[in-house]
Formats: sequence, C-alpha cells, structure tokens
Amino acid sequence: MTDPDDARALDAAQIQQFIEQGFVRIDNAFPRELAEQGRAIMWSDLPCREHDPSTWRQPVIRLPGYGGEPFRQAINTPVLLRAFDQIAGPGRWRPRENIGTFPVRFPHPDDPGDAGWHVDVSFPGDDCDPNERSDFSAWRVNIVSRGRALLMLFLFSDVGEDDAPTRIRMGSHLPMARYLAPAGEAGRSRMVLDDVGADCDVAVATGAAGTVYLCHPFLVHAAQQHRGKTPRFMAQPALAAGEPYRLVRGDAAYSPVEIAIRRALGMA
Ligand SMILES: O=C(O)CCC(=O)C(=O)O
Repeated sequence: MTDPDDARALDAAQIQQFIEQGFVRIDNAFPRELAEQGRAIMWSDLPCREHDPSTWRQPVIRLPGYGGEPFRQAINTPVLLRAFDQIAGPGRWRPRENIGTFPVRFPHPDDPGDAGWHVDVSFPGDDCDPNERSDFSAWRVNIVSRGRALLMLFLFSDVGEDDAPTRIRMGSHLPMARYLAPAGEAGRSRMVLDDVGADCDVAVATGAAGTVYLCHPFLVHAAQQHRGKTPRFMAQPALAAGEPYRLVRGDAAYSPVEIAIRRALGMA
C-alpha cells in the first residue's frame, strides 16, 4: 500500500472550500472496482433483483453495516487517510474497518419518508437506554462534535442529478455551530433543522462511483426522492473522533473543522 504521505493531497483551495462551505469532494478516492465488488455483495443481500425494476418496490432499503473487503479497503485508501489528517487533523480521528449502513435508493414514485434536513447525531445522551444503543432518537451532537470527526459520503454507484444525490446546504455548518454553541457540552437532540441554513445554496452529492465527500459534522443535509433509472448505493459513515476537537488551543494548531467552528462563533 502507498504511504499516505505520498498520496495525492488536498490543495489549499479544497481546504478553504471545506472551511467555507463545509465539504470537499474527492474524485477517485477509492477504486471503481471496489465499488463494483461492493454492489455485487449488496445486490445479493437485497430482497429484489438488479436487472428487474419491477422488483424495486420500495423507495429506500437500508442495508445493515458492512465490514471486511472490499469495504475496508475503500475507506482506507492512502488518498483518504491523508485527507483525514488534513481536514480533521492528525490524531483527531480513528481509522475504520467497516463502512456502516447503506440507504439504497430506488427509482420510485413514493416519497421515501426519510428526506428531512438534519445533521447526524454523534453520542448517546444521559437519558438514553444503555440497552437500546441503536435507538438514535435521543442521541446528541454538541459544539465540539463529541465522538464524530467527520460525516462522509461514499458513492458506490454513479450518481447523477436524478439519482437521489444527497442534498447539502452549502455553508450550513456555520449557522449550525451557532445553534449548538448555547447548548454547551450537553449538546442538542431531537432537532428540527428546517430553518438552519435554509437560505444557503443547495449542492447535490453527485459523482462517479469511487467519489467521496468529506463533510463537516455540522453540515445540514437531506436525502431526496430518486427520479433516475439506476439504484443509488451510498454509505454515509462517521469518521470517529480520536481526541476531541478543541476550540481553544495553546499552539493554535487548529484543524479545518475547528477553524470553521471558531469562525462561525466569531473566535477567529
Ligand atoms: O441517503 C441520503 O442521501 C442521505 C441519508 C441521510 O442523510 C441519513 O440517513 O442520515
């Protein structure tokens, strides 16, 4: 495997884009062949057939978390490992062996019912039942993004404008930081985010299979109905936090994630 230090790095404009807009798109972040292998595994797990659209009877099917090959390789390419260091900061993220769940979206006339604006929560609140850790309804997110270094979108199929690309409110991580700040360490749960970043332009997470979007954990995003022809395969794993993000550092070694939060709060 290539040493991450030798891998293609994000340039200054991409890092600036991440700080200002809350995401960066990395083309060819993992090989297309891995996406093909991953889709073959998922088709064999789906209760419908790849070449028979009459069997695509639901707008979305959520497949449970995938680990092992080819998913492990896809999330650990040298390009990505280097980008994690550049965006989250060395030591501030933890590698993953698995890629998590896939909401597979199918061309379908029905509203999928899960297309609301949101951010992904990152830690269980004190009121969470310890035996029900998979019930995310009481999970929380706080101003230092406890537990989560990044949100990531991994495209395992070619995704065009009609193929249910995830919608992204560009720059919404900044008002989101201001919404979270007053809640301090405890953070917020059960958030209704229809209004947060509602005036932001909307981008869509399109790209060829093998594209990855690295997103600020506070980026407000939403699914949408599939209006195309080919099912969309995308994973949206968290990059787990290594050490917690900090908004005050004696050595000023702020990562782009931290710089964005500091700017949102008028600290920089
Ligand atoms: O499927 C998508 O486009 C996004 C889904 C999403 O954001 C979620 O399930 O949290």
